[in-house]
Amino acid sequence: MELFIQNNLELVIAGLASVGGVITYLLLRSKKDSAPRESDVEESKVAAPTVTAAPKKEIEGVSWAHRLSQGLAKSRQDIWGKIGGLFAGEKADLDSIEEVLYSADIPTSYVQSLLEKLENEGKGKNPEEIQEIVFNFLNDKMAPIQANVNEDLFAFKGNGSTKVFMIVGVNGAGKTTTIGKLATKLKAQGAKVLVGACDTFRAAAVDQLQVWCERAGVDMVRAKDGADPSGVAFDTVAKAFAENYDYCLIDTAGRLHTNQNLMDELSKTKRVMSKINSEAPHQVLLVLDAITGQNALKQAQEFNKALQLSGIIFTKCDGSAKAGSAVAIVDELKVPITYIGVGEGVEDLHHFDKDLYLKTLVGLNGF
Ligand SMILES: Nc1nc2c(ncn2[C@@H]2O[C@H](COP(=O)(O)OP(=O)(O)OP(=O)(O)O)[C@@H](O)[C@H]2O)c(=O)[nH]1
Ligand SMILES: [Mg+2]
Repeated sequence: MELFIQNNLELVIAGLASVGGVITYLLLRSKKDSAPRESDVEESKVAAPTVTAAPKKEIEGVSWAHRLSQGLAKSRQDIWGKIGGLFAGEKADLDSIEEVLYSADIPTSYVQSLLEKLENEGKGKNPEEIQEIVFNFLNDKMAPIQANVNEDLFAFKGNGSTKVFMIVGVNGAGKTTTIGKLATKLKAQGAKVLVGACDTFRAAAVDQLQVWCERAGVDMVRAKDGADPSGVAFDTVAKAFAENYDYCLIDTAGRLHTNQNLMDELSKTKRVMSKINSEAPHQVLLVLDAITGQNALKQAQEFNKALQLSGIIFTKCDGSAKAGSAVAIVDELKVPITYIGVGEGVEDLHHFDKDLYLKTLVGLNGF
């Protein structure tokens, strides 16, 4: 055999190469055959929609003011930044102003009173002065309510008792992502954070939260799939108080504000937490997707009725020209915005700074 190989080396190599080729071909074919069909791809997308959308790589060195400016670019360029140009000059183009304001999902009463204010105060002013008038109009609506925001939400001071935040909202608003970002931020300040995965309807939802918690280095309570969400909330809050966590963040399943049974279930979840500590949850925060526009007000009203909200987290301002609808929501609901999200990364969530937000929205902050 050895002699045969030595004498026919070239023949043997050629033979091996062709066997290798056949194996490679067969492997490729079997891979092709087992590749998902189009319908399978759709299914897997539906089954685990956001696990891979968890923490994104940060863009180093971009300040919050710049992120906010980029996030609000659509709302500024398409709506709020235009008003100065449309009003100033020979003749105010009130029809166009009215049109752009409606496309920003601003309630009729607001549009009318802003137009009146512009007519009364705007004559002979340059575009920048007009933008100042718009800023003052929006600021007057928001300022009294924004003054009520609790500092515990943003800054960990240490030595305090456990603070429980319950996060609620309709499906896909950004609850889980926001909890992931919030946990990361609080942990970075040195806080001990516990997260409760109370969206027990979907295993993928719990997995998504776990990815965030692992990256943030915070603890998470997870129950069996299908477990009673109120029970998971109870266990999480009990653990948080027993083990002296600084923050306890409760994720809940998304639900339509019009589904009374699911809204009742949420009220129950809130109630059971107060059995551990009468002040828990200290904050009930509604996550609202900016893209929703005026319907967000309806959602907010229903969630407020069921849970007495303490704050709003306004997400996805980067994907919408309707970021200005926040003003009407705050004003009508008398509930402040606490955080704002302008993207999927941790650094894209920031506590809400009214002045910076409004100046950026109307184009007065120099960007
Ligand atoms: N562009 C953008 N995307 C965001 C923002 N916040 C969240 N998202 C994305 O929105 C999608 C839904 O976010 P989730 O956090 O899963 O929403 P959820 O409210 O937990 O959804 P359910 O649990 O299904 O009700 C994800 O792809 C997030 O990455 C944001 O501020 N900007
Ligand atoms: Mg979720």
